[in-house]
Amino acid sequence: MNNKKILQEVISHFDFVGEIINACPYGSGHINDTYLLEYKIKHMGIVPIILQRMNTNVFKQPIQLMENILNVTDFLRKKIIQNGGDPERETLTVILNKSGKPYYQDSEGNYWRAYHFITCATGYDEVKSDEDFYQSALAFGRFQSLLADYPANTLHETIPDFHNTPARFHIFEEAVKKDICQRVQDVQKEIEFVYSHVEDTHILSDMQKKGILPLRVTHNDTKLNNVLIDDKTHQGICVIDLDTVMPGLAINDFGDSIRFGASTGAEDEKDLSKIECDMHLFEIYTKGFIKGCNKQLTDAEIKALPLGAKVMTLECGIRFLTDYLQGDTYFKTKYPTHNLDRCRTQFKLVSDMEKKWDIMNDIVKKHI
Ligand code: ADP
Ligand code: GN1
Ligand code: MG
Repeated sequence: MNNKKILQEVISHFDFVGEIINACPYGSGHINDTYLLEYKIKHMGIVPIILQRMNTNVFKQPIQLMENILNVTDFLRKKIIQNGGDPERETLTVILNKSGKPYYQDSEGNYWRAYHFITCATGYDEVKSDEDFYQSALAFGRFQSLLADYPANTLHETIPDFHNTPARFHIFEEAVKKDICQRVQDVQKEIEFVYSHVEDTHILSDMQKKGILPLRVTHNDTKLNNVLIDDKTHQGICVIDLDTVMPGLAINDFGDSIRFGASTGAEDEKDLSKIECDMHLFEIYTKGFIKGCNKQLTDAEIKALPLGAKVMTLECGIRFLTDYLQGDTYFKTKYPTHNLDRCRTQFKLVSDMEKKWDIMNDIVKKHI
């Protein structure tokens, strides 16, 4: 069935009101297929809706995943109301299908979900102002502090070993060995880079095992475009993309934001001379994240923030390289070497962080 027909089928199974006047692809996420729907409703004007085909290649248990999202957003909604906030804008609202389920499975077996669209807010693909970046840090930190007393044992693990860097390294080694696309010969430099950083891959899991870093309920995908910034107030109002909310390390949430937002270039920039980790942005994000976490971070966690940045960047580069070697089956790509370009920016950032290691540590030490 073609995409338009499937979309019509899906739309007819959700409890939307009004007349549909537009449906188009939306956003720049690497995982799900996102659509913006626009409904005309008498007396209300145009009402936008987010509709997503969940990526079941990545999320093998979409029903469990939606259970997590309903529970987490219900929990957040209560806290937001207690704190005098606006739950309609400060967390995602799931729209149920006509049989009362938080998803619809179409006739081809794909799983879909719908959310209220949060209007007058933007998920940025790059840092446009220091203040916006600071606000994104506050929002991701606050997200973690709001979930500090969430019953972690009730969360399904939506992607097993998601930020288990040693496991990611193992999958990479297998991909090199199998070389199913015969790409290994073209990426010797990148492969060597990974092998020269093997020690870094298990540094955080060792610290976690020793009890130096505690497991918390974390977001695990804290890219700048996963927080919506209010167009008028410029506050980071809503953390979105809740598919990977699972127990994890606070410093990984910090690190993932740094590798994306504190980079001086796009994640897929081809000209590596444009890629650096900006220390001014690193400092801004550090301040905002620590403040947002509301005194919950231990001194050991704060001290380890630079490590979180370096390891998350290394891990992400390894994931892009692995996907390139495996034939680009995980991340969405627009051209054949897209994952390789992404991998190269991550490795350039890791090298740059190594050069700036003392500066990064001095910045975080101010907050202990
Ligand atoms: P992916 O997992 O593919 O990254 P996301 O859930 O992050 O998918 O959604 C992709 C993009 O769609 C986001 O970056 C954001 O711009 C937009 N988006 C998602 N949900 C909403 C929402 N409820 N309101 C407004 N925009 C949204
Ligand atoms: C994916 O879904 P999105 O585009 O926000 C990925 C992250 C990566 C990121 C790299 C579930 O994030 O882990 O860091 O791409 N999400 C998943 O840009 O794998
Ligand atoms: Mg996203």
